Amino acid sequence: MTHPFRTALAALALIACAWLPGTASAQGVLMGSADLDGDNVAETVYNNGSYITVRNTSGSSYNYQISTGSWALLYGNFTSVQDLDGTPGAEIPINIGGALKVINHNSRSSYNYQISTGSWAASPGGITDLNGIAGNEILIVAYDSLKVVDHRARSTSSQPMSGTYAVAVYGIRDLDGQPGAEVPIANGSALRVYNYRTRSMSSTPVSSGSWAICNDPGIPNCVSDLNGTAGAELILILPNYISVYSYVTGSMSNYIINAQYAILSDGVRQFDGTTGNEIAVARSDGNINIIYPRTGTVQYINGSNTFGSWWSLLNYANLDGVAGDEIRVRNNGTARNYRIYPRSGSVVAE
Ligand SMILES: [Ca+2]
Ligand SMILES: [Ca+2]
Ligand SMILES: [Ca+2]
Ligand SMILES: [Ca+2]
Repeated sequence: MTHPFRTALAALALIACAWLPGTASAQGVLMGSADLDGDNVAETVYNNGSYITVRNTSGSSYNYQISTGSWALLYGNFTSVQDLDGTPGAEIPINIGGALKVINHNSRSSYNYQISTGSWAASPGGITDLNGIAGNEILIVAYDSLKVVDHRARSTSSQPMSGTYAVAVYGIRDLDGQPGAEVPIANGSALRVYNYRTRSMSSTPVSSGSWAICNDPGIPNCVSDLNGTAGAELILILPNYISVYSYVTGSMSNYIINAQYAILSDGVRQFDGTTGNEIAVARSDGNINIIYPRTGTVQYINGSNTFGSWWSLLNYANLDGVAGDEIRVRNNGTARNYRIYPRSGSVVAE
């Protein structure tokens, strides 16, 4: 077989390669693209070592000096490129060592915010609106402080922290029913909530033993409204009991499980059809508890003679047409499926 056709294809491929922007072409290494100047057309951003090139679709480009030292986008990727000032167009936030540089392509300018000579990072989930004013703030975790860079206000605030502390990153949500997200923090034996809108840090003693803020992407409603009033509540996981904390009222309510337990996957949800989510818990003895924080009650669902003590969660579904989900489980021993109806507490074989 002769190959004039294949040769032609190869030549075409070479031409195509020459046309395509390479990953390390003359314009630099592609970082990502986003609308940076507010005209609803994306610009393309390239890393050129000590500077960044922003190129628009017309082909014109603009260079920003960054640093001759090492630098990186916050989060190490383009997801941190967001609107930071409430003016159309995304800004580019860059860790340049001791400082955070924000490139404002809309005004062809950049700003440096001194952060820390120690290590620091933007908190996952923490580039978000914290004050109810358009534009996302940047929550920064440093070893001795929690900081907020408010690019719209061109300001940085700092909250000193002592001891080990961990931001519940999936829990940075509205906790007070007022615009802007609050920041839940486990700090030794205390639960803290930082409210940037009011610049206040609350502290509530929890336990000197082990505990954690429910903060799990597999339980997306971990931090959600549990009592029917504005603002999400926090679920605290402690040995043999669960606490529900309301930042609005400052109240901490304990729900005794009296066994080891785990919250069911995606198990913080609507079971009774009344505003405020419930919490479904698998107990180590095989039975199930459902906690109703709105009414302060704990329901006990006995699995003996039905789903047993060795079972798997199948799914949640509204099976009775009345608002609120039922739970489907499979007895792993008998391979039979059962439906749990929280409203009545009954368990029915399929
Ligand atoms: Ca902007
Ligand atoms: Ca804001
Ligand atoms: Ca709020
Ligand atoms: Ca609430």
